Amino acid sequence: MLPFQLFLTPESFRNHPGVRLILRHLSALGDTFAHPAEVESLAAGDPLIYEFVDLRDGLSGSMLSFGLTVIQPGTIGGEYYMTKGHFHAAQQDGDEVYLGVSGTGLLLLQSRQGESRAIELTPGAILYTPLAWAHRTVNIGADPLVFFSIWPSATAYDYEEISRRGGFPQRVMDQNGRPALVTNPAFHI
Ligand code: S6P
Ligand code: ZN
Repeated sequence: MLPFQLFLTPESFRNHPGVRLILRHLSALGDTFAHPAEVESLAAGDPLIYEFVDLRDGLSGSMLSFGLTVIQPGTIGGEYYMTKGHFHAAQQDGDEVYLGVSGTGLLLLQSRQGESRAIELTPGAILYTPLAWAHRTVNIGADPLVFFSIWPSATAYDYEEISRRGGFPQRVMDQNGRPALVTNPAFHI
């Protein structure tokens, strides 16, 4: 592989050779939101919740993979738009770094033991996620939330464990126009 340059914009990432564009509409998010997704998707025309511009496939031979995520602003049943969230399933070398580019978000984290954390993701913020912590990003602002992520290419993804646990320990709900962390009664380890 050869050296290359990218910029922290969706256009720069989308135009890179070998990129994979993952569009997640509400109908594809299954049990992510507490509110039944299929009902809302019919009512609201199945909106695009987020886009993930993934450079994994364009970086063959690289030990690092990276991408840019754009989460639209909005709520479903009072819950802010967010990513599915996943554990990294690698035995080792599965840590990840996020860099906030624009917009305002929260990174929700849960450990294998069910501990919960929430860290603000704002422009210029660098967030470090150790291997054992599942992560989900929530857009709590009025504009799209854009962030860069970089992780070891050997990492495998585990989305099923999030579903099995009933999501994350906390949900981010709109309360009188402001985001509030609310206990998720469906969560279990
Ligand atoms: C990859 C990293 C992010 C997410 C992306 C979409 O390890 O955590 O780039 O893939 O934000 O989220 P998700 O949960 O749908 O993969
Ligand atoms: Zn990840």
